[in-house]
Amino acid sequence: MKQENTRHVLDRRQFLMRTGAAAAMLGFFPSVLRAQAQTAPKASEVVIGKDPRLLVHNTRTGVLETPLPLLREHKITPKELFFVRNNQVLAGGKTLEALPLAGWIIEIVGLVRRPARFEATELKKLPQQEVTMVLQCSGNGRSFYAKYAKKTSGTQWKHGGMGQTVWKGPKLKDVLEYFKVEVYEQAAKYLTANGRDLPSGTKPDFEHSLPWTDPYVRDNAILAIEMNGEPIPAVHGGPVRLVVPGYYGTMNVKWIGTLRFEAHETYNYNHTVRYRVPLYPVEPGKFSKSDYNFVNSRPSWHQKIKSVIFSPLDGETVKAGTVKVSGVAWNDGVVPIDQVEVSIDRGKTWQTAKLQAPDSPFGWTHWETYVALSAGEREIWVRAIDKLGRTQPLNGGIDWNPSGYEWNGADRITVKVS
Ligand SMILES: Nc1nc2c(c(=O)[nH]1)N[C@H]1C(S)=C(S)[C@@H](COP(=O)(O)O)O[C@H]1N2
Ligand SMILES: [Mo]
Repeated sequence: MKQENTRHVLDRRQFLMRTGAAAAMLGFFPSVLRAQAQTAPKASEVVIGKDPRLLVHNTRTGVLETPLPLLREHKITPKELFFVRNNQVLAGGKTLEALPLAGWIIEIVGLVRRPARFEATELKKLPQQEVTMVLQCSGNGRSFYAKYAKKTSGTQWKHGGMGQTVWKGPKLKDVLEYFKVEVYEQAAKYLTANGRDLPSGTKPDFEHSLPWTDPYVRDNAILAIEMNGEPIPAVHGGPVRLVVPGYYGTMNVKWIGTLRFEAHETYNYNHTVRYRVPLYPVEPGKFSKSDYNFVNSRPSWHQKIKSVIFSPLDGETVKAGTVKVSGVAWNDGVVPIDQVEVSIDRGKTWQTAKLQAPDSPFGWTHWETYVALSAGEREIWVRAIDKLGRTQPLNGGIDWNPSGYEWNGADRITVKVS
């Protein structure tokens, strides 16, 4: 009840700030709230334990971005710096504290011979699988659509809606075997995951379906109980999170409550309207997310190949001469990153960067190279190519889509060379 009150007060405060009436209305608030309203809350106030230097995109549910200068400092993104994307919130979940496995109930239902219902503590009894992987929001890089095509709605992420993390827990297929669930394989084509977080107001509950026919789901999905060697922080989906290496962040459903095996994908708004992209190019602004159907679009599942320049930073001033350029590249983990190429003449010629093998097929491939830069304003472009020949468009704007998902354009930065 206490929680409810706080939430409503905060919602109201946000609403007032947005309508610009905040100053006029402040007199009606108790002094403690007045003090809060005067300064935008820091990330550490939005989610307890987070680094105050994270960018705050949304205070109500908690949406935080890791600025590149902080992201590039660590091979494994520490929990204090790891981005947060909550569509809705688990009660008491906006903290880095862990929640107990005891008393947390998980159900596996649907097209199965024996539905299972168990306490999360059972997961500790099974063999544990560990995986290092890039967890990235499908909206990561969305702000670049504005630069190269047309602005889209949604959180205007730069590159920091991602991080590299280590997850650990039993494989879902081992859990199914342990509880003798027996999925009806002929009929069950999708696995739908639902968390215990609840929507506010009239919004539909958040859930997603994954293709059960994909070996990257069947064989690799884990019911994670640890992140970076510790129980999963509440805000990152603890005590139990569905982790599917190679898939976009949104499919890694937090706070797992129910797993359903089904013949079709869920019709949930978050899956059929949100978190989808068109199957063919659409003209910016001429197609809306309500135009999606199962034939002209697909869910945001496997991550697209991508590379990001960590150094130098966009807009940075560097000394003329030999400049080290470095960053990361990754894909869905189906095949390794084969090459990373850098151009300083806007794509006319490319030089090959040196690669460092990733910790896992789903992790970051670090790359670096040296370029010769003369004084002036200079552009540096990067693109990755994998063993299947998949690469990044030089102008990521061609993949414009109404919600601005799956940005994977060549990363293009401008530096001042002095
Ligand atoms: N239950 C639940 N799972 C969720 C979400 C959510 O709102 N609720 N957000 C999804 C989205 S869109 C992303 S990008 C990732 C973000 O994970 P993080 O907050 O741990 O960084 O969680 C996904 N899983
Ligand atoms: Mo996301």
